[in-house]
Amino acid sequence: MTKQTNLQKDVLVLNLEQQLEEIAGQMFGKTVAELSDQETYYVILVYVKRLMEVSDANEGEKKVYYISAEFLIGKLLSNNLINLKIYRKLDEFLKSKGKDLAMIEEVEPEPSLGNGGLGRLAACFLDSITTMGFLGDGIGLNYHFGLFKQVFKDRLQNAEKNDWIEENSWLTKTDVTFDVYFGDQKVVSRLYDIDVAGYDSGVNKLHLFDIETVDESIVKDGIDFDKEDIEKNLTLFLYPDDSDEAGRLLRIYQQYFMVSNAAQLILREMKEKKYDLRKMYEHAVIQINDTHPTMVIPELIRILVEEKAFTMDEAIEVVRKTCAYTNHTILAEALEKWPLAYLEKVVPQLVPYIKELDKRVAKEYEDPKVQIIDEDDRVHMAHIDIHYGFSVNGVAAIHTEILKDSELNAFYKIYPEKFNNKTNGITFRRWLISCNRELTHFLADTIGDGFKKDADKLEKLLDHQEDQSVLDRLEEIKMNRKKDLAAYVQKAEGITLDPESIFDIQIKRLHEYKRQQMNALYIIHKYLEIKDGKKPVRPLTFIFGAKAAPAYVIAQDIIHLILVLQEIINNDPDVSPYMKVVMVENYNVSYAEKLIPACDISEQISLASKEASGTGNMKFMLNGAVTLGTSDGANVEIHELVGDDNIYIFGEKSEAVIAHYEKADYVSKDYYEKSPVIKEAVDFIVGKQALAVGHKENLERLYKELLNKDWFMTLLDLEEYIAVKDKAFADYEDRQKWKKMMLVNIAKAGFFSSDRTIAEYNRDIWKLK
Ligand code: H2P
Repeated sequence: MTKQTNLQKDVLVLNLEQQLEEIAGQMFGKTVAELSDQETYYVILVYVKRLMEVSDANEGEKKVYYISAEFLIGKLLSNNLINLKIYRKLDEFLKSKGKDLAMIEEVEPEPSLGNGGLGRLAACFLDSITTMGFLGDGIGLNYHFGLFKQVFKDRLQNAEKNDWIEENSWLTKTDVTFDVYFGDQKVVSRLYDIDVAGYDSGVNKLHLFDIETVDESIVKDGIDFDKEDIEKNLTLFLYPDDSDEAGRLLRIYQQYFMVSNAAQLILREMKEKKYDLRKMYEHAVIQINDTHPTMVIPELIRILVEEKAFTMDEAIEVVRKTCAYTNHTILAEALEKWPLAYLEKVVPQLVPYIKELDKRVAKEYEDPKVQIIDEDDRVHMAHIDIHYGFSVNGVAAIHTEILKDSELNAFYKIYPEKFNNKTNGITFRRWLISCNRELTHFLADTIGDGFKKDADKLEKLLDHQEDQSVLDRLEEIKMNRKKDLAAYVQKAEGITLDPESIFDIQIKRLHEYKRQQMNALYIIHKYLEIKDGKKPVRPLTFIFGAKAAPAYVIAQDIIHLILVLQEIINNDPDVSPYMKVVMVENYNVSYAEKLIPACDISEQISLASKEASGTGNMKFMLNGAVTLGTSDGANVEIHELVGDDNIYIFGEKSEAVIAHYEKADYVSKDYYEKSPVIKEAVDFIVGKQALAVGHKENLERLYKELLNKDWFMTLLDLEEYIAVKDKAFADYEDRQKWKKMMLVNIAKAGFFSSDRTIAEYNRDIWKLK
């Protein structure tokens, strides 16, 4: 079978031109040359889907099921063309028909099936699992409107629905449906698949479940809808607002829907292949991505006991050997704890099993910290994963150490053998080959194209540190990306950027621990300096991109502050020649693909201990940006790799930060009162100028938060941040030095390929052949 399908694929590739003409004729009654960009996109989509349909599926005796609430896959066209190795051929054909592939890529709508790093990691992992020839599928939900679309109105974030599913899309409707029960209420699911093509390898699938009765028309006015009508709303949005009870219940409905489908699909595949269920763990490994899919554990146990004649002991044992858990954060708010009463309401059939799991833990261990159901009758989802899975991994070295030493120390003492680290990675197919073609070609010309399959080969670039023409080309390519970005931002945001200025970029989910507010305070400081006559040697451009969860009030206020600064600074004739601020609207994967290659300074300034890993930091480095960051997450490993001379590190270390929390001795007001620089910047937030442009309510709330609480210790590191950032800007003027820094960062980025991460998951956890 394999040989024949390969042949089919080869024929399709060979006949690319004829195929496209045929599809164009059938779909639109036109030749390719006559098609609009939109039509051309659909024609290519149909062709590429056919190609993936006949590609070899990855094979194996054991399969990994990566269950995740998020898969932030981004646009798929360019990546699929690269992985199928037909990009160039198609590009040339389209050129001959007067078309520009880059313009056609723009037409594709971006699915927003994720929020930030967590979801993008899942997408990078699918790419690497497939590329490395492993058998592994993703399982998630087919959210019709995904994460909200961000629109700025009156310098505030507004949320709208992101309508991404078109009649022709990468989704393929399958005939797989399952019955899912919420107590007595039955709903019917439908499986949609997206083919995942590996780079020069076979295909796997992303399985996205949907509900047959979903009704998009119930969404009114932004993102509002009836949260109680489960049959209609279940798969409308990712992370529906959970500030009320109905919203929290809806999240549990979604989670159970996801894992019930996952469990049924896995058991069905086990049956199809006639595998012995009692040895399920020899054929299946389930990676639980964060706590959202945790209910797959009690659900599988329930099915094995109720439908497959397992005893409770047997079922627990088999499931334990099959499930592994990845922790992505130490923030308490993100470690889900569902009230037992909610679970009783949504999935009463699961509750006896959860209670049984809890009872067994309670019998063995007294420590209240490791119980599944706590004194307030809340179910700690992560605790289920840790007790009833065989592996617990953190996502960067320092993060895993913090889990072991503090956050999950009580568990580590019980199960030291379960804990392991898997430092995150990113797929170079998207974050270099696809988003920075010119750099890719240049690297291939300089060091050979071995790095495309073996990222460590990038180190060969170190041999060229003294090669002036290489250094100059790196600078030139960076300048080209900055020009591209400037042109795009001009169109999208109506703001003019100067490519000669330094591009300083912070793009990530908005959260106080990531400290966008600290960057904003720096900007205020710089603004006041310039007003005072202290002009920077070279103009500075500060770029942000971030969405804030709709119910997260202070995060909205931080966005407001940044937009207020953008307004004040860009319109101040004394200052705007020297600095610009832009917060791009609706930051998403496609925007990241434009921003990252254009970046000079990568802002990774989270409060030490709080950013589990970060993956944007890796993408920036790979594209020749220099990191300005704290000793947090994967910044620590970047620092180790590039050395002190090729990174800017500042701020309190994680031990000191953790000690502040333990002693509760951080008082932000003390920092404010001690430092005139800090005071001046913070006061600006509620000063006349800001209030003339912004809203009193938002600005005052943020001001008070910073002074009276500042839970993520913005003011703790602000002075050092200002000093180190100024140093980085000054160093930028030593162009020779800077170019070498760029080179070293690119050369050392190989470690952060998700191929390496996946190889480690496989070696230590999955053990696929
Ligand atoms: C989270 C962590 C990041 C981590 C990522 C993937 C939840 O992503 O905070 O530190 O790199 O998972 O493991 P994010 O904040 O971007 O939503």
